[in-house]
Amino acid sequence: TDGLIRRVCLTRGMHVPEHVAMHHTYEVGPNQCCSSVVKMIHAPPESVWALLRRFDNPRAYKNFIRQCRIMQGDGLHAGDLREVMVVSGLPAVSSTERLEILDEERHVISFSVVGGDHRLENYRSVTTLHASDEGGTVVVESYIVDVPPGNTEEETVSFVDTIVRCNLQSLARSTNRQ
Ligand code: A9S
Repeated sequence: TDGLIRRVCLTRGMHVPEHVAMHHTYEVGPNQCCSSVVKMIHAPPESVWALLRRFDNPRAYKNFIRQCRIMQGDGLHAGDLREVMVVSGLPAVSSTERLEILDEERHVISFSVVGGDHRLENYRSVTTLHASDEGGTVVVESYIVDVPPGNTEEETVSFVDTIVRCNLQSLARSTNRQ
């Protein structure tokens, strides 16, 4: 499949609403990879959303971010930009990120990385919330990113999955502390 675009649905086999499956479906080009992390949170979707929706304040739950400032807009509209500064110890200094989707009804947030000093070129993620059948909230976060030169797809997915897993664990803790 080298050189071809694959269509990948990252919720295949999961029991999720149609719009959730749609948001986690990607057109993956050569030298790109995608993956997803699912986290169950024992709180209502509205409580999780109160933290997740804050494009202007990712530090509310993202521990790898040291500082964030809005560069354009108010953080509530597609096209708004933020610059985040990263904690030391990661192969990154800063990241410029564009809000792509903020759907307050369906609980969908998406951003893309448009600049900065790091190795995750063309990173884009989508995070959705939906009520679980057993109570609580299911968080699905998926992403697509270019495989950096000198790295394999496996290395890239393992690096990014680790960050996303940490962020969602922290989102769960922060939600239950609110
Ligand atoms: O912030 C997120 O939602 C997810 C990720 C994977 C962020 C990655 C990151 O901000 C660092 C944490 C700085 C790691 C970017 C864009 C590049 C990194 O190397």
